[in-house]
Amino acid sequence: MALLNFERKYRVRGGTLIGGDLFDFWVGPFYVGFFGVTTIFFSALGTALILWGAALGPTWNVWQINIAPPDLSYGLAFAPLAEGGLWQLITICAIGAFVSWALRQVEISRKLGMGLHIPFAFSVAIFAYITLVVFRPVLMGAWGHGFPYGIFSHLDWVSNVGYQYLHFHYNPAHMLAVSFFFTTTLALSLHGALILSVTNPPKGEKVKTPEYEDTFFRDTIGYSIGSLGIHRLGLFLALNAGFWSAVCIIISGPFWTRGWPEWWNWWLDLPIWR
Ligand code: UQ2
Repeated sequence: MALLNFERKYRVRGGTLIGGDLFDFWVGPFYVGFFGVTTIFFSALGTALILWGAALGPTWNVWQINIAPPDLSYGLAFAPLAEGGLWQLITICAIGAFVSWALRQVEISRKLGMGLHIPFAFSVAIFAYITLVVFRPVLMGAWGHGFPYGIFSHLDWVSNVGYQYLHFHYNPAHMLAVSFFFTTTLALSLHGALILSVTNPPKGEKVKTPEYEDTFFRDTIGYSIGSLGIHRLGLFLALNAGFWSAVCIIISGPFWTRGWPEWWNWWLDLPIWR
């Protein structure tokens, strides 16, 4: 991997959160750092444990491999490895790897004198995952409320948990999350299409400036959010998609146990109808 000549200038010492200079070096194009080491450690161990879980059977069909959390009867205790204990260790490794990765992003951002927007954004995704496999199971009193690690099995879990609340699409936080996911795709498709179009002029013509980007949207809808603004909007939409996803599942069980359609009875119960 070639080192771009300007990269040398940005490969600066310092900015580490822990260990000082100890792991402050690069391997090829990759910054290592203390958290690079812990990321590798948790990822390798977690992957090995997944393979162990798969080897316990009954299938090597990648769609059907399933590593389930412990039975509800284990509550919040440790379970034997083959009875959900592997799921518990894999969850610890996953969280260890995700958090290590976020902290490595912090170190690299600090080296470069950048804001911490990237690790912050990634943290929202980690927060949504930890909500599913730790916060909600703890509030419900059993690790068995976590979702199983498997391609089809996690889909079955989502379907089953949805039906437990009769019709999950009536969950107001789920409505917000879905709307934010869709709006994120709308914004990114508008932005990606706009950037590809301005950078792909007819042969012999110059790449177009941001003025053209603004003018396109002013001509079509009378408004341009601007070339910085679209990125602020994109971050806002994406973070809200992850955040409301976490909210919609944490309130299902710990704070609302009936069907979600029934939640809307608050409207019929308003005193103004009496
Ligand atoms: C824009 C702009 C960009 C863009 C895009 C727009 C020059 C390169 C995509 C248009 C986006 C608007 C009007 C906001 C749409 C609102 C939602 C909620 C999807 O104006 O500035 O910069 O990429």
